[in-house]
Amino acid sequence: MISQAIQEALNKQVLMEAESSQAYLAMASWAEIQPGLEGVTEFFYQQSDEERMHMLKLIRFINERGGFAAVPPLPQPMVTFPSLKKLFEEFLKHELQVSDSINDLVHLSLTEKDYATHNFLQWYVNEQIEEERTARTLNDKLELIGDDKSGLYLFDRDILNFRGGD
Ligand code: OFO
Repeated sequence: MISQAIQEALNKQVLMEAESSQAYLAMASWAEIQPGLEGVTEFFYQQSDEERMHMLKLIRFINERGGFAAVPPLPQPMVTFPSLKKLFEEFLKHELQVSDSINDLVHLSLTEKDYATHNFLQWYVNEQIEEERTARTLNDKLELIGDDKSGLYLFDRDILNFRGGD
């Protein structure tokens, strides 16, 4: 059975994963209407699905452990982007926020002596290592490419090879 504090914190994480899913869906949709960004589009559609899976995993865990996962309302995410570079900066910023939030949760699970939740959260800890690495790599590559059109072409063509995690 999870404590009230753990239930609240896990529900907050449900919201965060749902917001991530929406944010990446918006990025996919924006990329889809730009010329030549088929790879980036697919990358963010997949990323969005992945975040929904992270959310579902949390919901199932909360309910399984005798709590109640209350599906939250969602604010509209950023839907347009001044540049591809800006979009990827937002992606990294978002993942860093998720990592902070997971770290806080891990800390709480230890102070509450909730070792089942602590164990469950390790999957998210590992996932965030992957996601941060992917987001950083992609930002570094874009930085290197700058305005070079053939570089951007290759970036879009190869982006699906840089997806970490599952
Ligand atoms: Fe990429 O954030 Fe979920 O865990």
